[in-house]
Amino acid sequence: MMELRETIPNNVNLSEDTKLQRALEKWLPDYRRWWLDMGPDSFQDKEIYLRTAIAVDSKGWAHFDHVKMPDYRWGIFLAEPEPDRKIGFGDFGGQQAWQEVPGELRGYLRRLIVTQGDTEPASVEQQRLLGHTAPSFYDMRNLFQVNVEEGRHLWAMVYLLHRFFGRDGREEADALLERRSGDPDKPRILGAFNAPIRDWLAFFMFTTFTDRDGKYQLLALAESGFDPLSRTTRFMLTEEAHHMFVGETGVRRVVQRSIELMQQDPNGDVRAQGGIDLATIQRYVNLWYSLSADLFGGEISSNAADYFASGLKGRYQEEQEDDHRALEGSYRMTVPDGSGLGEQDVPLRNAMNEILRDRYIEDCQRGVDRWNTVLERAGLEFRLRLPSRRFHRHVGLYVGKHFTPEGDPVGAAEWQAQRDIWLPSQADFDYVASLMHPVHERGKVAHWIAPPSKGIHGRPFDFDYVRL
Ligand code: BYC
Ligand code: FE
Ligand code: FE
Repeated sequence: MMELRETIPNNVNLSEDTKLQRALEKWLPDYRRWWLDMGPDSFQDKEIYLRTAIAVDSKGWAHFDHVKMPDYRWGIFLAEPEPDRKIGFGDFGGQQAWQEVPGELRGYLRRLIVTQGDTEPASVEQQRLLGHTAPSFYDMRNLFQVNVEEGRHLWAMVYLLHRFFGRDGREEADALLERRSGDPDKPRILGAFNAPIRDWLAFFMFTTFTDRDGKYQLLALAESGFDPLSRTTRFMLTEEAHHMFVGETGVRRVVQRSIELMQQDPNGDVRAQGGIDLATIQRYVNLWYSLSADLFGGEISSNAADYFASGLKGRYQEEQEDDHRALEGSYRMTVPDGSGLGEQDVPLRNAMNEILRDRYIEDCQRGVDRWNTVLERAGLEFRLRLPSRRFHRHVGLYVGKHFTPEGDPVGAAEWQAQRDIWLPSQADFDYVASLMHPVHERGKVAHWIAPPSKGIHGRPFDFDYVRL
C-alpha cells in the first residue's frame, strides 16, 4: 500500500513499524539540514517543475508539479515483490531469496549498501553550485530533478540500514551525512565522487558516464539474493534513466552547437565564436570516462568473488547467463607485463568487476555512437572516441603505469608531454568556466549549447520550469 500523506511517503508499511518510523524520523531533520547546507546553493525557495514518485508500478509513478525543493516528498519506495523469488546465482542459488540479513553476510551487505549510499549525497555536493550558471531554465530544472532524486536514493539506502542493521546501521546512516565530497579529512568513499564538477560540460559528462556506472551497479545489486536490496534498486533504476538522458542529450546539444559555431567561423575556430571546441569535449570524455571506469573496482577482485559467491551481487542480466555458479571457466584479461602487456586467465568469480565493466563500456560506446551521428550528419570527419580502459586509471591493475588513449604503454616523460592533449588542462577548465553565464529568461539558452529538441513531460522549451 502507498502511504503518501505520511511525513515519509512509503510503500513499506512504515506506520506499522513504530520503532523504524521513529528512527527514520530522527534521521529526517539531519537529512534536511544536510540538504540545506550541502544541497543546491540558493534557489531552495523557488518553485521548480519537478516529478515526484507517487506509485511504483510502471504506468505513471511520476507526478509533475511546481514545488520548492525542500518540500520535495522524499520517500521510501520498493518495487513490487516477485512472488516466491529464488536466489539466482552463487553458492546459494535456487534457495528462497532472503527477506532478512543472513548473519554471516551482514558485514559484506552493509559495506555494499554503505558504498552505494555514499555516492548519492556525494553527487549532490559535487553539483551544488551549478544552479548559478545554468544555461537555461530547462537545464536548471533538470539539474535539480537529478539532485532531489539522488537525495531519494540516499533515503533508499538509509531505509535498508535502519530497517535491517540495528545500531550500526543507524551509525552508518549518520556517517552518510557527515562525509563530504572532496574533503581531504572526511572524503566520500569512491574516487569519482570526490572530483570537482565545476562547469556544465562536466555535469553532462558526469551524468553520462558516472550515472551510467550507477545504472550498472544497481542492475548488479537488483540481482541480489537479499530481496529488499533487489527491490529498492529496481525502483531506483526507473529514476536513473532520466539522469543519463540529461547527460547524453546535454553533450549532444554542446556538440551540435559547436558544429554550428565552427561553420560560422571563417577559420572553423569554435572558440573564436564563443563555443567549446571538439578537442576539449574529447578531453572531458577522456577524464570522466576514466574516472567512472574506476568505479567498477579492481579487475581481479576477491571482494567481487565473495559478493558473487554469497549471492549478494550478481552479473548484469544474470538470468541470461547459462552457468549461475561461475565456478568453472576463466576470463582472459590484458595485464601489465614488465613495460608491456600480457594476458592472464582469471577465475570467473574473481573477474566479476571486469565482466560488469565490459557491459558498461559497450553501453558507453552506444552513447558515443549517438553523439557521432550528429558529426556525421554535419559532414565532419571528426569522431568522439572512448579512450582505452587502461587510460588514466586510479584503481586496479593499471595503476602507476601510463597508457595512451589507444591503450599503449608509455613512459612518464611521454605522458607528461601529452597530458594536456589527452586530458583537460587548467586552461581548458578556465576557458569553459569563462562561458558559464546564467541564462534566466524563459525560452532562452546560453550561446555555447543548442536548445533541446523538446521540453519535459510534453511542455514546450519556453515553459516556466523554474519560477525565480
Ligand atoms: N575509489 O576488490 P576491489 C551511483 C577500493 S554510482 C576508491 O577492487 P570492490 C551514482 C575498495 O574499497 C554506483 N577506492 O573493489 C552515480 C577496496 O578497498 P579495501 C555506486 C576504491 O571491493 C552518479 C580496494 O579498492 N555503487 O550510484 O570489488 C550519481 C580494492 O577493491 C574504488 C556501487 O559502488 C574507487 N573507485 O569494490 C549518484 C555499488 N574502487 O577494502 C550515484 C556498491 C574500489 O581494500 N559497491 N576501491 O581498503 C560495490 O559493488 C563495490 O564496492 C565496488 C568495487 C564496485 C565499488
Ligand atoms: Fe542515484
Ligand atoms: Fe543518478
